[in-house]
Amino acid sequence: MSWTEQDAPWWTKAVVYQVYPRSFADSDGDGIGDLGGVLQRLDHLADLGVDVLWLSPLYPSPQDDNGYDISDYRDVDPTFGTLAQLDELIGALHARGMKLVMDLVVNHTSDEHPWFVESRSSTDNPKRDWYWWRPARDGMAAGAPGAEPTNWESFFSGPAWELDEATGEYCLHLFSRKQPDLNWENPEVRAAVFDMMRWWLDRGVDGFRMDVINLISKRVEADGSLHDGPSHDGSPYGDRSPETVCGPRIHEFLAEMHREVFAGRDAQLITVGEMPGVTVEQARRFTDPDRAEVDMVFQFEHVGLDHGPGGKFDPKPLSLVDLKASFGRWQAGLADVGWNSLYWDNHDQPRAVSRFGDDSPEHRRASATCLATLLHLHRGTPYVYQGEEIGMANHPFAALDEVADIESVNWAREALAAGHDLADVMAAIRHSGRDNARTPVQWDASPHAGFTTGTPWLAVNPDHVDWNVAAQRDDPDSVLAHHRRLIALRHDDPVVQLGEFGMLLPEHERLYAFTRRLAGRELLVVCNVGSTPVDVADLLAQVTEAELVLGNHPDVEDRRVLRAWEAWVLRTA
Ligand code: TEU
Repeated sequence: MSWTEQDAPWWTKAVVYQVYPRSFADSDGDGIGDLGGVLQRLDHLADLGVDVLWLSPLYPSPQDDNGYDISDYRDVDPTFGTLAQLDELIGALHARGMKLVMDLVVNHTSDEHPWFVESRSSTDNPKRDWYWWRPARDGMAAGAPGAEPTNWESFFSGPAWELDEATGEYCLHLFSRKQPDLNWENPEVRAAVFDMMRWWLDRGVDGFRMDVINLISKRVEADGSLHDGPSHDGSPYGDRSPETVCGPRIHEFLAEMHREVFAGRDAQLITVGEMPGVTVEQARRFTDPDRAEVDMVFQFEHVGLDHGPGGKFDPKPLSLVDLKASFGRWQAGLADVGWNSLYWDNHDQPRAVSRFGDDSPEHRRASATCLATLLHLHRGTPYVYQGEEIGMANHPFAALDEVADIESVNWAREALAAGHDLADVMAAIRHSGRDNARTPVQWDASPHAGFTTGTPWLAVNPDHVDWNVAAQRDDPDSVLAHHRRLIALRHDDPVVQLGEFGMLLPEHERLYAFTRRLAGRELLVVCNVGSTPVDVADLLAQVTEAELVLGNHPDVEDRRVLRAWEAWVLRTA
């Protein structure tokens, strides 16, 4: 969006920090992170300088998908603490000038949510239609192989439909069978969700990160029928995406949500819609301020570039040229309308330093800071995921019983049943599994990394003896100190906030270079995305005198060569 410094929303200057409560800090020794732990560690966030804390779900939940299966939207799970502590957190953040964003998971509830318990109880229950109940496929008996109402596969392997024996109907779950999809076609569902959202805003929260919000509108016929997706070679399943991603009423639902929940409040709020499969063109509509739907979206294109034909557990190397083409299109597509969010890591992604950088001891610090520089200097709101600010890396998972994530566990079960080698399955999980992001935050070098005094729910990465917050806090060359500088630069420099983005050298296989321009001022960002030096004499011939605003090495040896993973931000005008 072409805002000026005067009329740009506050979040164009902001950096968001994501906390995954289960793995952040444990205050009571049960091995699971909690709100007490978050409250104790607020100094870390203040020291980093972030503006917003996004909390992954800590509502009451059977924890089938670590809290993304919610059984009560208006409370805190005792594992994580109390509502009073959440109020305390809101107060403590506001006192420090920070904001709190809650995770809004309303594509589905837990199957233990009272709404679903009622809905399941009989075909004529008033809440039956709050979820997607359908009879077996025409002419087939419920429970027979292939009798599911559609051929959609769940995100977590297996069919997206679960048969309820008692009523003889199937219920839709795009995620786990314990996460039935809410039926947003039903106005009572929408009213109940909006009421809950208002309740949180009235409590003082400053916005929502909306889980898979572009899946809430399914393509459904007037008679209630849903469609099979085109099937893949050799798979019993069809592609559910055309039927479920950005469905026909998605803009209507989000505009209604905006009207019912956000409009007319004078608080400075922020909304970000998580949208797997969203295109640039769709994102322009979702984030167009004139349409009043959401402020920004999480898109998935760049984190899919290293997925092979078999999906996320069949990885291939990232091509830098592809990455530039993708980011470049998003930057251009949302330049005059809408706004980008910027992220490498979150609780669903393997660690960026291992995935896109080089986590060997020699290059880990430089590659982590190079990737951070590249990301934070784009136009958009950067998101830092807990541990990313100290360069946390993937975990050396050796055996399947060390893995907790439902996605990895279900996928491994299917892959092994299909005859894959355990060694290959473990290699794929080590590379791509979500638990890589979920190992406890490494606060210090003590046995459980200062995360807990008990036994951590997921193993602490053995590299915590060298890679931890305490070791980096006072080290000006640390990954942590570099993040502090990047965040401060965004706060201070309107060119970083609003400057027009221009990609350079799109075909270069090692250099990621771009300009940012605003009102006659210009920054040039040059990053060497690789572990050997690259000559930049030609690129920088015109700007030999430019001021180095930020680099990721303590010194600059030679303005004609970028060392391994070296990144420079230069002021060229
Ligand atoms: O994730 C949605 C999503 O599309 C993916 O990231 C997915 O979880 C998986 O990694 C695909 O390979 C959101 C949450 O971030 C995730 O933690 C939840 O499991 C999911 O929704 C269901 O609520």
